[in-house]
Amino acid sequence: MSSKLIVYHIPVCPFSQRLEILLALKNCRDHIDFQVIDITQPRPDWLLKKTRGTTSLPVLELEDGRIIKESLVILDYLEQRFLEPAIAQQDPYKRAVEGMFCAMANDFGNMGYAYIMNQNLSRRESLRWDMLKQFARLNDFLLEHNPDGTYLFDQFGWAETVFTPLLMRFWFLDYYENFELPDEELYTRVKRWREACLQHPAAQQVTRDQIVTLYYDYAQGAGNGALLPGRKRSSFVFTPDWRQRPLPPRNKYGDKASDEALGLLHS
Ligand SMILES: N[C@@H](CCC(=O)N[C@@H](CS)C(=O)NCC(=O)O)C(=O)O
Repeated sequence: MSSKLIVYHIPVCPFSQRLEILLALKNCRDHIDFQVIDITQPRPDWLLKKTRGTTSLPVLELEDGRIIKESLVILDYLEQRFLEPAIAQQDPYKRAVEGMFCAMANDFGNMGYAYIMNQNLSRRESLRWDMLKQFARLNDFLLEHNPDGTYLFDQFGWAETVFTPLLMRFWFLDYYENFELPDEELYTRVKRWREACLQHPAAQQVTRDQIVTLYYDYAQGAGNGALLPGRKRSSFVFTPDWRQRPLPPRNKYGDKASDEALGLLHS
């Protein structure tokens, strides 16, 4: 039994940031005890026992030990547990609209991760186009439902809570792939939305430099704390502190940076 809800998480994980944003919007971050799990190490047995063997985070543990998995399901639980202020739309049609928008988040996220993890130079251009298509889809949806506004509805809400962590992770595309949205009408609406999401005060749990530093190994094709050949430490470790590490080299298709060059050796 715990006196608080517990979230087991990886602080730079976008799915965990969704929860942090929702809690910030509801002003109730203090109700949750966030416990950091180092995913560069095998999951501890006590955690695997709670999750019945699954390794994906975040995981929410209720005060009586019951477990809830999947960030969108946890978001829903928190929305219902901490009712005020409501972040999800209350009108059934509007709730459906934000549901349709959020249903695009999976493909959007997977596309960005496929792009950053790609090691094949000949696929680079087609991945860039596929990513642009994803942004164009979001642009179209925003235009349909709120052409003149900034967010999907009047303010930063449920849809922004779901997408903003991904928009932030995609700073790694700017950095390692020189990816940017062209100055074309096809992207004007989604750009306005993205800028506002990135700057929102409830979504400042991670910085661009932190993401770029920690995700270097993703840019080299190794996700989830996996070790690259010739390396002893993953860029996903939290010590040495990311703030004391140099920014990794931007050319992901060039020479591979060593543990030492990445500042991973000193504690
Ligand atoms: N669909 C899951 C995805 C969570 C997820 O992919 N988490 C990653 C960290 S960003 C993770 O735990 N990876 C390690 C693993 O799956 O073992 C959710 O929304 O909660």
